[in-house]
Amino acid sequence: MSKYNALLQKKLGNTYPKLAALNNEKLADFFGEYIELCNPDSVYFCDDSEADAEYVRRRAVGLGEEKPLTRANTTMHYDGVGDQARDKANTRYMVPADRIAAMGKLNCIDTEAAMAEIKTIMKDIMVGKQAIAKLFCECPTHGPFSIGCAQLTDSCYVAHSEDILYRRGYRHFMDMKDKNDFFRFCHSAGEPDENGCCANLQHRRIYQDLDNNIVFSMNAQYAGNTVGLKKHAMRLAINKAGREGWLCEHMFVMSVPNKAKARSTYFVGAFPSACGKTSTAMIPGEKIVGDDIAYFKNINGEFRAANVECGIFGIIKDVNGDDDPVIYATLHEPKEMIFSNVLTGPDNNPYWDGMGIETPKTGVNYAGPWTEGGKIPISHGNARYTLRMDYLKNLDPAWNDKKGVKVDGVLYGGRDSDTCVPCEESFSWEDGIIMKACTLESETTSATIGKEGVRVPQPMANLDFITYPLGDYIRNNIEFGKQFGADCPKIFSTNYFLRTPAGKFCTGKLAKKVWLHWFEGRVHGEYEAWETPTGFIPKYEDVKRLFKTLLAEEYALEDYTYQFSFRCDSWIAKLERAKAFFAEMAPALAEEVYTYWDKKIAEFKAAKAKSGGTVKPGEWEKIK
Ligand code: GTP
Ligand code: SPV
Ligand code: MN
Repeated sequence: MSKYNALLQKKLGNTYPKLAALNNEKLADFFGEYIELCNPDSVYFCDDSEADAEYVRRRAVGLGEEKPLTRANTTMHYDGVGDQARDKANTRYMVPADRIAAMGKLNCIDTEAAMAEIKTIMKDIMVGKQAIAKLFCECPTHGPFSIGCAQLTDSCYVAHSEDILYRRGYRHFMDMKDKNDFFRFCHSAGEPDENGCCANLQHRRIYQDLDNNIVFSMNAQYAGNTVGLKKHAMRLAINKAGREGWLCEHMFVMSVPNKAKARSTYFVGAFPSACGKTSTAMIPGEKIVGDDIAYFKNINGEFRAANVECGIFGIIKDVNGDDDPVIYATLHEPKEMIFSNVLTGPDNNPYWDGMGIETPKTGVNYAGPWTEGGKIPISHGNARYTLRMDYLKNLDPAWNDKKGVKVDGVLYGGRDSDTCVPCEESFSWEDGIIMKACTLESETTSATIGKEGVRVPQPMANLDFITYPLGDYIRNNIEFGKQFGADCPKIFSTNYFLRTPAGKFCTGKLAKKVWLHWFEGRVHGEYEAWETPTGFIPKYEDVKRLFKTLLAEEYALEDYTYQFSFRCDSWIAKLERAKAFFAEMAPALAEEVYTYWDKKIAEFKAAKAKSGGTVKPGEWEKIK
C-alpha cells in the first residue's frame, strides 16, 4: 500500500491496475511523490506490451516531438540550439554537506540545497501534459547483471528512445527478488518554446541523488541529459559497483573473430565521448556486443562483461559508406529509428555532415530553416541516431547473454595528437591501469557543451561519470583485475589521433583494425614485440603484413618508425600533468600510484639521456 494510492489511481486512470499488480510500495511511492510534485494532468503507465510501446511512438509524433521521415518507421527529433550535448556544469551529485570534501573536485551539491532547487523548478512542471511511466532494465533481464529502472518523463521522445535502447522491464520488476533495489529517474522537458524545444535552459539541472539512486533532470531534451537509463544510470551504477565490488565502465564490448585459427576473442575498450567506441565496435568484419557502457563482474572466476544497452545512440557525423558501411546501410533501412539534430532535406530524408554523398542546399535542422553557406553546419557535430542493435548484421551471437562474455583484452585511448603510439600492450594489469588508464587525456569534442580541441585529463575515459572519490575508484579497478591472476585480461592502449608534424592524422580510420588484430594475436601469445619504456609495441613486419592482409594497404617503415617512437619529453610532461591533476582532484589516490609515476619519470629521464630524446622501435632493449 502506498500513501499515494488515491493520487496514483486518479492520475494513472485505467493504466493504474498495471502498477498495482506489481505490488511494489517503493515503486508506487516514487511515482506518487514525483507525480504529486510535477503535477501532470494524467500519467500513462506502460507494461512490456507492444501496444504500450506503440502508444508512446504515436504520441511522440502526435505531439510533434518527432516528425515522420519519408522512410517508413523513421523519425526526426530536434533538441534546441543550446541543448545539443551533455551539460557538465549543471550535472551534479547530491551529497550531504559533511561528505562533500571527500569527493575531491567532482561536481557536487549539498543534498538539501539540491532538493530545495528541485522542489522549486519541478513544482507543477508537467501541468498541461501527460507523463509516461515505464519500467526498463539495464543489461539483459533476470540475470546477474540486471538492474531494474523506473522512468517518469513528460517527453515521449525520451520514453521512445529508452524503448529502443533498453530492455523492457515490467516483467523483470514483477519477478525481481529484492523489490527495493532499482534505479529511479524523473525527467521533465519543461515549458516548450515555439519549436517544441526547451524554453528554460537557464533552469536545466541534472541532479543525482546517489544515496537514494534517483536522478532528476529538468528543462532538457538532449538524450545525454535526459534518458535516465544512459548516463544517469551509469553514474548510479558506478557508485553501486564501487560498494559491491564490480565495475561499470564507459566501454564498448566486441569480439574479434579469427577464422584461420577458428577462435573468437572478446575485447572491451574505453574512449572518451566521441573518440572511437562505436567506430571500433563497428569495424567491418568484427562483431559488436555493445558500444557505450559495460558492466564487469566476476562470474565463476571469469572476468565477464555485459552490454548495458540493446541499442545504439551513436554519433552520425562522418558515418558514410566507406568508413562505417554497416551503420550507413542500416540507416537507410525502413526500421524504427530516430535521427536527431541532422538536416531534414526537401525530400523529407535525413542528411548529415560527412555522409559521403551530395547533400541538399536547403532544409530544416536543429536551428530551424537552413541554407548552405551560413554559420550553422548541415548537422550538429554531436547529432546522433537511435537504433536497435538487433538490426545490425555484425551482431555477436552472445550479445544478449545474461552472463555476458569473457573478456581477454581491455583498450584505453583518447584524442592525443603528439604523445602516445598507435598501439601498445601494458606490462601488467596494474601497470595498464596506472600508466594507460589513469593518465588518459583527450582533446574535448562536441559531445559536451564548451570549447572543442582542448587537451583535458580523462582518466579511464570515465571522468564525467565517476560518482565516488576518484582515488577509491582507481583502487577498485586495480583490485578488480588482480583477483583473476593469470587469467586477467591484458591491457592495451590505442591512439587513433596521432598527427604528423604537419598536423595531419597519421593513420586512416580503419587502421584500428590492424591494431586490434595485433592485440588478438598477443592475447594468444602469437607475435613477438619490442619492449619500450611503457610496454610492448608491434614489430614492423607484423603490422606491415596486417595492413596488407586486412586492408590491402602498404605501410611504410618510415611511418612506422615515426608513429611508434617513444617521445621522452612528451611522456615526462604527461606524467607530471597526471600527478598534478590527481593531487588536486583525488585526495584518496594511493601513495603507491605516485611512487609508480615517479619511478617511471626517472626511467624516462634516463631514456632521454641515453637516446637523445626519442627512442625508436627496437632501440630500448639495447640501451636500457
Ligand atoms: P560516445 O557515443 O560519445 O560515447 O562516443 P564514441 O566513443 O562511441 O565515438 P565514435 O566512435 O562515434 O567516434 C566519434 C568521432 O570520432 C567521429 O567523428 C569519427 O569520425 C571519429 N573517429 C573515430 N575513429 C577515428 C579514427 O580512427 N581516426 C579519426 N581521425 N577519427 C576517428
Ligand atoms: C557520450 O557523451 O558519451 C554519449 C552520448 O555516449 S550521451 O550518452 O547521450 O551523453
Ligand atoms: Mn558515451
